Amino acid sequence: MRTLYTVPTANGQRASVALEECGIDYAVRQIDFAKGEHRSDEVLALNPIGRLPILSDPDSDLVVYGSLAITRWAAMASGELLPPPGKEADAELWAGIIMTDLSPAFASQFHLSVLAPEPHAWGLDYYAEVIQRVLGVIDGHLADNEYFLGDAYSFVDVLMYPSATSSTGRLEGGLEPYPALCRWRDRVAARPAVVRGMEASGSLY
Ligand SMILES: N[C@@H](CCC(=O)N[C@@H](CS)C(=O)NCC(=O)O)C(=O)O
Repeated sequence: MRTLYTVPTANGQRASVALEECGIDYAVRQIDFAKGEHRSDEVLALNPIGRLPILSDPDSDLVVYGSLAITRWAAMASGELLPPPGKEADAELWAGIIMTDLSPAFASQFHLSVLAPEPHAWGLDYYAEVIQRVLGVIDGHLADNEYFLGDAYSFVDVLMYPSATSSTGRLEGGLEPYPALCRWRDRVAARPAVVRGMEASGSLY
């Protein structure tokens, strides 16, 4: 049986939403950072860097670490959420912006504002500006497109949804300054698989 080792953060949520959207069976194993479970032998045997989420299936020797990898694996394994013909490069572009520009900026903002012993003013300003710049560009794109790839809902929307809901909870004004993103969020939030996937990983907020 596949098991998703997950956490109640955007990365965990992406993974469980992707599995739900793709109709892939899995059991949920919540990992508690406060108890140091991410450093347990069980987790380190699957991912030596001790980070989550991880999808594992001992029966087929499957181990996939990371929200982008799990989302893409789910899409390829099921044939769901794939970009329509001709939209492959757009999918890579937006997936890259979400996962290598926006998501790390949110993570850095979280570390500097919540976990750092003292708030780091310069760092917080820097990441706030990056986040606003990227969200502004995404908002402009979604003003002309129902989903990231036009009419087609895809794995790119799954990657973005937890960033647009969980992570923007830490922004002043939340997602409200971005009206097209708000409309897109409401469309995605109405999907039953998204509701199930968000519940499966849980939320810190
Ligand atoms: N690139 C990874 C990042 C994973 C990540 O940062 N996971 C965090 C939780 S959201 C984690 O496990 N942190 C524990 C640690 O770094 O010790 C992804 O997209 O999933």
